[in-house]
Amino acid sequence: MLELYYSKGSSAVAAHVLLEEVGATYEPIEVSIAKGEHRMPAFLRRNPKGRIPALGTAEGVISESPAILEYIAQSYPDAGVQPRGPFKQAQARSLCAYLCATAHVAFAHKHRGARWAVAEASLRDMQGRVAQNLSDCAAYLQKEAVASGPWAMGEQFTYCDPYLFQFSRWMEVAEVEIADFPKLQMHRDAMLARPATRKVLAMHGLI
Ligand SMILES: N[C@@H](CCC(=O)N[C@@H](CS)C(=O)NCC(=O)O)C(=O)O
Repeated sequence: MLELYYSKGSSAVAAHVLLEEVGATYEPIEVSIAKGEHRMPAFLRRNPKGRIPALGTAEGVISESPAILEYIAQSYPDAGVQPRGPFKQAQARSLCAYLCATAHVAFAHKHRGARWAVAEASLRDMQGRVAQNLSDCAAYLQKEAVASGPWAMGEQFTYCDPYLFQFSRWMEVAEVEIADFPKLQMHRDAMLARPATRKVLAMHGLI
């Protein structure tokens, strides 16, 4: 059985929603970041990076949201959340790589600046850039990712959509007004209307 290592309210929401969407049988295992459990030996043995989410499978543990999401999509082909054809599949990987390596890192400058700098002034400076950087990401995503909609890959709901939904949560925390990005807002609202999203948000104490 799959095991999802998650912390409430973290970016694990994306993988969690996808597991629910595809009807996976999985065990959710809470690893509280607030309590520092992600740095404890028990979890580091599963994911030496000490990051959430991680997915335990029969073959070993997968880390990094894009890899986890694609693995889930491929493992449940009947759910139809894997984009069809090499071009769409490359586009999906491109979007998830952007969310992971650009947008999430831009957001991480809010609470995790100490990873990049130590001086108080440097940390404040980085935090001061977060909302603008996420707005820039939102402008790009609105123009490129949800241009035709309703989903990130167009007509088909795919494994990218829970991750794009997670981006809207980073916007909210960074106090970036989603109403300024109507297509992203429509995407977020469409995700919020899905039972899988609502179930996971309730499990994370977010609604
Ligand atoms: N690139 C990783 C990032 C994972 C990550 O940084 N997750 C955060 C939670 S949203 C975390 O584990 N933070 C704990 C820490 O930085 O110590 C992914 O996409 O899965």
